Amino acid sequence: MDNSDLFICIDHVGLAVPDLDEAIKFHTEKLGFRVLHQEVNEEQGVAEAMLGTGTQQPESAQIQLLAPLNDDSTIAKWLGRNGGPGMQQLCYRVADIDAVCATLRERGLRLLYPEPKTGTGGARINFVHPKDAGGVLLELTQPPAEASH
Ligand code: CMX
Repeated sequence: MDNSDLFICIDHVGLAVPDLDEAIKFHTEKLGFRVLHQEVNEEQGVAEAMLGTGTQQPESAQIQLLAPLNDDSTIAKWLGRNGGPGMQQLCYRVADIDAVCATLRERGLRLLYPEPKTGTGGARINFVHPKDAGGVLLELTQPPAEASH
């Protein structure tokens, strides 16, 4: 796979927050975002909201608010280690997650899951370990066919 074909764009930036409702209130009332989508992902241990601007373009990156569902959640652990809310992940959109994961593995990067799992809105997701990506947790997302741009 050619370098230029790996990622389509930044899909979203994920912020870990202790309280989803409080974070939505801040982002909508103070920063002027609107809530585009909300869901609970039990497997990932999160309650989440996707935020965007009113003039959302297909390639505009969204803000993802991630709140822990319980103390075992990855987000709960991250909040504890970080001492509070902050940027937890950067997510790139891809067209073919299986091909991109294979390429990154060939290049020596660790993918967290052997096979993609289910993420926001039914997307197929995987993550590059932050230790292999300059200290940033990289999510890869392949949106469902009907949602891709
Ligand atoms: N960004 C950057 N560095 C991170 C990190 C993050 N989000 N999470 C952990 N790290 C660092 C730790 O600080 C630690 O560094 P040091 O060794 O220097 O102290 C290192 O990575 C490894 O930490 P660890 O204790 O071995 O691993 P964790 O238990 O913290 O888990 C990770 C790390 C990436 C495996 C875990 O966060 C994970 O599985 N993430 C993917 C799933 C996820 O994030 N789900 C929630 C979002 C769901 C969604 O987006 O839909």
